[in-house]
Amino acid sequence: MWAIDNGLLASPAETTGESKVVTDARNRLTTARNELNAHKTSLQTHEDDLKKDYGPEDVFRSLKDKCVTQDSGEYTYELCWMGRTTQKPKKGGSNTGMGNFARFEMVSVDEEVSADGKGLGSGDRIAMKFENGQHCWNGPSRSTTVILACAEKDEIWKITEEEKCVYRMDVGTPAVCAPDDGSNQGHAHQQKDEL
Ligand code: MAN
Repeated sequence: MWAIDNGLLASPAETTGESKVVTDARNRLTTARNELNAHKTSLQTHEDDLKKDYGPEDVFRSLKDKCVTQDSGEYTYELCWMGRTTQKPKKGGSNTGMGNFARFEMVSVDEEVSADGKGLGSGDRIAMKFENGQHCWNGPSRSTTVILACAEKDEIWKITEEEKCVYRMDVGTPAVCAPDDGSNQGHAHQQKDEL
């Protein structure tokens, strides 16, 4: 029958008693709702990301999801910017979480700078606090303070365990170099002075 074939009337065989145009319209609605929900989720992700603290002038946004590693003693240490710090045994075995990124802080340091420009130097430096790492037997959850100084490339210079399960990484990165002085990049004392 023409009216059934063209979807104007429900086919008597159809248990729903619904015509094809109605079913099609319902399917289109479902598809549109699903797409709307996907866009809402994506919008939320982007809104959350904008609210996230990427440090002074958002300088760490470009480093998000990047990691840098360094061997020290029995371990390889990994710093994933805005992510986590990890201790990986060189001889194998499971990795130990040394903390998840929590916030930025300013710390005052007084350290050497080697001839090749590696070292924190003296003054106020930006630090990233990583907290709530793997629990330490008879101690706190592991945590790491990552102290930053200007350098030509991302590099972990030094790793210390200041107290049991409380770690510190001295790290060089171009992200904290003062703007407009490319000629001086690589010198650890060139910090973002407006901080
Ligand atoms: C592991 C490492 C060390 C830490 C001890 C604490 O060996 O994570 O850095 O001091 O556990 O038990």
